[in-house]
Amino acid sequence: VELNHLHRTGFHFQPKRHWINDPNGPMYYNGIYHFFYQYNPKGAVWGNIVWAHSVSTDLINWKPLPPAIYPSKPFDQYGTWSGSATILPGNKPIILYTGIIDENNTQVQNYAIPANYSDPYLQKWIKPNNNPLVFPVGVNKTAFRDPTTAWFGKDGHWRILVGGRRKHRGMAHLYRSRDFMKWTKAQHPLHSSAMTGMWECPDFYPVSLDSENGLEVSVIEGNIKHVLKVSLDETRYEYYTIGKYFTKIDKYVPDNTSIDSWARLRYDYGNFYASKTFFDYGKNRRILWGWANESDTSIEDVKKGWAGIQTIPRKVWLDKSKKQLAQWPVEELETLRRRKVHLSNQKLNLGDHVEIKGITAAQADVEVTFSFPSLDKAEAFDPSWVNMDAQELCKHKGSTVQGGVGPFGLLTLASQQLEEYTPVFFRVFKAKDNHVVLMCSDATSSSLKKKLYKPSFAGFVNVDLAENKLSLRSLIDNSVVESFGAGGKTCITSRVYPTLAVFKDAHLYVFNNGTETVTVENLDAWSMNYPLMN
Ligand code: DQQ
Repeated sequence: VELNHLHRTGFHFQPKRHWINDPNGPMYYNGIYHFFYQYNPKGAVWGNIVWAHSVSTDLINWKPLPPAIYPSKPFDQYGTWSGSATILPGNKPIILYTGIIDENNTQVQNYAIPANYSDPYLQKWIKPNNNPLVFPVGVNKTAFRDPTTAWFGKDGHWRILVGGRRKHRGMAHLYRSRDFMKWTKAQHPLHSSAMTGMWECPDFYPVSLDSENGLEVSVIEGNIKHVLKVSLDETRYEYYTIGKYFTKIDKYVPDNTSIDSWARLRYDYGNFYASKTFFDYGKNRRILWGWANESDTSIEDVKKGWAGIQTIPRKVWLDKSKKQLAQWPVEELETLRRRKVHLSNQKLNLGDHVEIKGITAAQADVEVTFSFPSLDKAEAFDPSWVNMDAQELCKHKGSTVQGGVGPFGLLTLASQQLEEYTPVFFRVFKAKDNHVVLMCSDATSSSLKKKLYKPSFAGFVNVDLAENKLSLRSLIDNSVVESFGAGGKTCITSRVYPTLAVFKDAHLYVFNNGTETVTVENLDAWSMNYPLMN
């Protein structure tokens, strides 16, 4: 298989070949970042899943190691599915993962430990014979998976969550243990929600109310809030809520500003699934990994010999509003920046698009701030849109539909004559007593190729427009555009497959299609280098 494929990413996490999905057990241990992921060693479609393993000292350059966990025992012979790492007292990492034990897809929770703690790469993992640790008793046995990192309670018990479902109610089952080996199911799940279906890959962690620093999961009291994220099997969307963890009763309650629905808060309003965070105690930050699946057909995946990437690891923290999270690519990514171009004070009138020349537009990092003199020309926000999904709105109000304040933004992965382009843009609406900002990353015109999934991904941006400014950062990497609106309040990842806008033939533009003139206050764009990638 020809691997130097035109859609292969340059600086996103990928193995050399084959299928990848969920990030598993990310951790920082003795100066090294470990990253595991669901991997098919035999092909570019899902199947034969093992825990592939790579290590890094900077989250950007990766060295591949042999798979750490693979089916080999009665308690996992039909599958080694997702899970998490916990670092136990005495600096001892342990992995919890889901094992599939029969042809009926029965799920159990297992553990694995390093064969040799002094091997800096922790290459070999042992699955002791007292596995499984948790059988699916009193739960739906085919909807019982993806254990979280464990946290430690005041009562001397460890706790974990396991994703589940009862009928159509999604839930995070809670288990407690004194010794990490014998686990007892709590009577009530930590949290559940009707009509959401199976909760895959739950993630539960504290966030600080007074700093962007991350917190270790066992910090369960203090000036903090908690985040619960779940991945919905049926819609393939993830969502999170911000809330309070009542430790005495072991219940999590979302704040009343934080509604339990995938139509609300999401880490990413695009192609992003099965995500997982970990606490990086080297730099006191919490880091988020997420999987971005392909949007082409599996026939194409087999042809190209690979499928799936991981998004760039993001620092995640509680936004100043305290009502949502904010995210930003880890600072280490900036070590890949090479040639830089700068633009300032560029006016964009209705219909203008101005090329940003001098960088490799197929593989770039772009940071831009736009300003507008006023919001007077903002289009009216139709009250009936309140319950409309942002994606639906973006589909109707695309980058070529003239507006008032916006649409303006970037045309990424664009061909010279604009036969192909992936616009990432804002559009401001005037509602009854506020402004509504829509951010879109629209794949509709991304490729001349047929049979691709080309969604108009979009999210609202809860941002203060007092200064009449909006900022955007986009990481453009051949077949992926990862965008961060308003300093990371709204993030959208799109997978796109241009046929003309590839390598040197890819272009980058700033554009405005609103009647209000927009100014590019500042734009910095860099060509991005290739890291060592597996
Ligand atoms: N992927 C894993 C499961 C998980 C799902 C299997 C989420 O453990 O629920 O590869 O993408």
